[in-house]
Amino acid sequence: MVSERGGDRALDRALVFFLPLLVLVLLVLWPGTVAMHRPIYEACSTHIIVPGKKGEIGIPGETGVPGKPGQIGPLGTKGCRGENGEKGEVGRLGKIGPVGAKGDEGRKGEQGLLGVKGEQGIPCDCDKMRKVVGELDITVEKLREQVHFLKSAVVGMIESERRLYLLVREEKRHAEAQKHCEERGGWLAMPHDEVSNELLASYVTRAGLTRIFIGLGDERKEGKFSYVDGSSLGAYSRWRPGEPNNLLGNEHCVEMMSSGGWNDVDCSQGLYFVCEFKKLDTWGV
Ligand SMILES: [Ca+2]
Ligand SMILES: [Ca+2]
Repeated sequence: MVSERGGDRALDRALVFFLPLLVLVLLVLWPGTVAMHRPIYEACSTHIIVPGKKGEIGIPGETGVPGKPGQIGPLGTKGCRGENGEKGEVGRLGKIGPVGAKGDEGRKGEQGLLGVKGEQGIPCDCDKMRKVVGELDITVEKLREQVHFLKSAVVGMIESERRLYLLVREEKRHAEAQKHCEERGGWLAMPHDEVSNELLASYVTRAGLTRIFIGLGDERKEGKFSYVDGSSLGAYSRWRPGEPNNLLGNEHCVEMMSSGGWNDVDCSQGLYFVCEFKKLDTWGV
């Protein structure tokens, strides 16, 4: 019995000693435990963050890598004229120039000595040669007829001994008619004599026309008629009775009637016309 009472007393003394100590420990640890389990948003919303003091200047950093190349600058101003270069070497030989004009004919030389008499010739087989020449003459004559047919029937041209004539069935003013003929290497028809005038008149009549322009006029000087090639009207003319009358002071070009008679008319009216062409030597067929 005595020992049980002693144990109880020891337990009481231990509780008296350790219990306050335990309470003290819990009080110390309680705020920290609460803070550890508090949500982060709660801490941010309820705590004021006060910045600390400015730190000291840091140490300088290392040198950076080289930067990118800059953009191309604006065009600079023109530089001063350079000094003259040194004289070059002699150039290559130039091209040969055009052939110069033909020189004057020299004086006739003295007559040479008489030559040695030649040997006797071989007798010619003339009959055979004459036959060949005769056949060629026939061929040429056939060609002549064919060309004549082409000119008259196909192209519609007529011809005199030295001229070709072509009727143009297009109404044109006198100047335009002349230009039309010129562009084809000819002129408006210029009858200088009765033969050519009658040829043209018959040409107009056969074509069923009554009048055409011819290459004659007094545009340069009133009353002074000249042909379109610049030559003056000569002794021959075929003016109709009462013509040229320069009606209303405005008739400076000439038409030919189908009868062959001439009349001065207004140059600005449109008429059919006849071009004439000079025969070339090779056209003499
Ligand atoms: Ca006139
Ligand atoms: Ca007239």
